[in-house]
Amino acid sequence: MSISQRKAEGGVGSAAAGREFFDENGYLGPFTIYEPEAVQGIWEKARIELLNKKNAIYGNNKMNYDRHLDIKALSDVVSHPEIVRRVQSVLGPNILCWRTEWFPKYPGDQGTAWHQAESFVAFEGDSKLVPTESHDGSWEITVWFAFTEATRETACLKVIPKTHRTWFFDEHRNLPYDPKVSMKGTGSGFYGYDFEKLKIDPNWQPDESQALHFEMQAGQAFMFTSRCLHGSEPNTSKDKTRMGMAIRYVPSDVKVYPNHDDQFTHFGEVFPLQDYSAMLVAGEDSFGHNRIIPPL
Ligand SMILES: O=C(O)CCC(=O)C(=O)O
Ligand SMILES: [Fe+2]
Repeated sequence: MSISQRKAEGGVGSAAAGREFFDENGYLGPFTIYEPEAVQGIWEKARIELLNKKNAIYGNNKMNYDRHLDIKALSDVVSHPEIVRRVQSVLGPNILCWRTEWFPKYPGDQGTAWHQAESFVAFEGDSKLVPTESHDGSWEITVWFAFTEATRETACLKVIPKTHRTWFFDEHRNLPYDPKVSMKGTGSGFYGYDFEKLKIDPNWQPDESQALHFEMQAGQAFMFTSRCLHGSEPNTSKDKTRMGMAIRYVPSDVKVYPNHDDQFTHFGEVFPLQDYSAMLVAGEDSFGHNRIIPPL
C-alpha cells in the first residue's frame, strides 16, 4: 500500500486498526477500488444499461434502486473484494448487500442536509432493517462509491466524525413526502422530506466547524455508518455532474423489510418487493431470514 493510500485511509493500515478507526470516528476512507480510467469505462456502459428497466425489479421506478440485482457491472462493484473485506472488518464475515441507491448532483443542485439513519424507516412505514443478534458497534454500513470525481465544488460527501454515538435525529418518526418542500436558507434539502422535523432537539445545530469534506476520485469508495452525521453541499459547478452510488450492507442476521411484505414507498414511488432479494457478497447465511442471491 502506498503512503498516500495509507494516509487516505485515515492513517490506518491493518484491518484491526481500520476497525478501531471506524468504531472511533464512524467512517473509513476514501480508498481506491478502480483507477479513474477503468471506472469511466464501467460507468459509460452501466449508465446505458440503467436506462433499460426491462429486468429492473421495481419496473419503471424513477429511483432506479437495486440495479445491482440485474446489472452485472454493478453487482461486480457491490461484491468487489476490496470493498467487501473492509466491510467485513467491521460487520464480521457474513455480509448482505441490502440496497443500492443513486446520489447524483447535477450542476446547480442543492446539497444533502445533515442526517442520520440506522434502521432506515426513511420516512414512511417501519424499520427496514431489524437485527436479530446483539452487535458490539455498528451493524449497518454504507459504502459511497464515486462513479465520477467528487470535489468541494461538485458536492463531495461531508461527515462530522464521532457523531455516530449520539442521536440528533429520530429516524423512527414518519414524514410526509412533498416534492415542493425545501429547507429554508440552507442550500440543502432532503429530496422532498423536511429532515428538520426529525430533530430531537429543535434548537440543535450541527457544528459545521467539525465537518470533514472528502474529495474523491472516480473509482474511490468511502465507508461510513449512517448513524454518523453526513450530507453534502450544493454542486456549484457550471457543468460537472457528480454521481455516487450508495451501497448498503448488513450482517446476515439482520432482517430486511421484515414488516414490508409486499412493498414500500419512498420519494413518492412504490417499490414492490416480490422480486427483491438481498445479495450475499461474503460468507454464509445461517439465519434464513431473507431471500438471498449470490452476486451475478
Ligand atoms: O450523496 C449525498 O449527497 C448523500 C449520500 C447519503 O446520504 C447516503 O449515501 O446515505
Ligand atoms: Fe444518507
